[in-house]
Amino acid sequence: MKNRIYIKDLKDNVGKEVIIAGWVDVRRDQGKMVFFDMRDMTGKVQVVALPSHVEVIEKSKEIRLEWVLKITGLVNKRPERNVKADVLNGDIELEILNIEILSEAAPLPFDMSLGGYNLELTAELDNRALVLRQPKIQAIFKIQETVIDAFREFMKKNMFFEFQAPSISPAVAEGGAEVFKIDYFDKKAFLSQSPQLYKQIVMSAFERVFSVNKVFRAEPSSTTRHLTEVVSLDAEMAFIDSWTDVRDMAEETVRYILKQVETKNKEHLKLLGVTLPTMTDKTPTLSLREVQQKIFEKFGRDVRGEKDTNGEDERQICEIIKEETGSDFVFIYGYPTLKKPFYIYPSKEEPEYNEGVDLICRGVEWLSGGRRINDYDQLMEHVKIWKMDPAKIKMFLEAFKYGVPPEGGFAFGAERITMQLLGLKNIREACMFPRDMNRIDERLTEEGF
Ligand code: AMO
Repeated sequence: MKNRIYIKDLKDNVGKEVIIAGWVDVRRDQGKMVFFDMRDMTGKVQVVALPSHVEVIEKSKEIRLEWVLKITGLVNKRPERNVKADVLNGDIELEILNIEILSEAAPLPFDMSLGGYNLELTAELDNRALVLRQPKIQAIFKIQETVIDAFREFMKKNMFFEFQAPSISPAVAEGGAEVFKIDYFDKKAFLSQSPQLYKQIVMSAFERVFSVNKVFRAEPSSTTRHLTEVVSLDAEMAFIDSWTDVRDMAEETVRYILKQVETKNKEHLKLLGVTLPTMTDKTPTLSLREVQQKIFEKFGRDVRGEKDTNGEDERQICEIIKEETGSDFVFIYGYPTLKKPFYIYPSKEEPEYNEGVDLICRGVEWLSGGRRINDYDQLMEHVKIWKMDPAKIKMFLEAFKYGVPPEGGFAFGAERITMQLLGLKNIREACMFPRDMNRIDERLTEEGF
């Protein structure tokens, strides 16, 4: 729009006539005057219709919340007694000289002044278009934007090459049950659960690679931490000496993301009342067996010998590590080889345990990764043991025939990280248009989550 200025820049235009455009956020009638708070993508400002401008005041009478206006006005300093310190434009207001109505809004389905975020989550998701206008909701997604940007930045700073992985896949990489089958002409195919096999293929040519991709998981339950469509941040790197190189890269990636969110999203964090988790100089690393032993010693709960951690284990180990070291993060490695995907490297010393690693924070898994098998024969052996069809992953297996260095990588979900950074109770709050068993925008069932 020609000559429009953004609301955040009004303070530099005191005494001038300007044009702003935006939505009516709040309306207040005071005697013969009408006040509006106007909102654009940069902030809010109070505007006032004075009785001396007859045409303006007449028009103002009909205007309601969320109407879209173009306002020509004079930027005035507020009288001292009306100044609101610490608020954007708390010391100025715009005296309306002309109003143009660009779009009217139907009566609102709920009280926007309370904030869409006070709705039940189901209602929030049902009213997404309006709820997304709330600054607190916008703050969540601005932070998520930083998380994804920071991942990209850190990868590029470390010479990782970004590639685009396909979403239609002939094979299942992670686990058979959690996959969506699709009709692919006269054949069956799958929606990709992970770019895992592709990132390994691309790594075998480019050494260091990453992708920001949608992945799909047919999660058959309605938990507060699972979605069926996820933004997966994936990395893979060649020429590692040990799985600990992968762990260290994952740790530094998360540290960089935390730092970027802390500096770029100060206002958003304040608005949401969030304290970011603490990452110490060196994040503690424990084997699965050490974790189980610690839980037994501290809480008397005997999970020793279990093949994986469950939610309770993850909460308890985080509590223990926080108390012992001050760290909100803990790496867990050494899972039973047969319980994890076929591509993960078994330990040389104890082949029944693998060199896979998970990062847990505040009681929830954030990230998984580890060292991979890079030897063709060993990979073929695993394909047999895992009862996989080698024909389905031929392209992947072929890559390992022609010289692949020791390598590893990791992945995490952007929504899971956002949820955990901000202490949100439900991952659906960290996804603009969440997909789950009960919802693909339209509600599929009346069940909650
Ligand atoms: P994994 O299956 O553990 O590992 O997934 C990696 C990370 O992705 C996120 N995530 C999810 N987030 C929300 N809803 C889901 N249903 C969901 N599933 C996964 C989590 C999780 O830590 N190929 C390996 C990674 C690797 O080894 O590089 C993999 O996919 O943040």
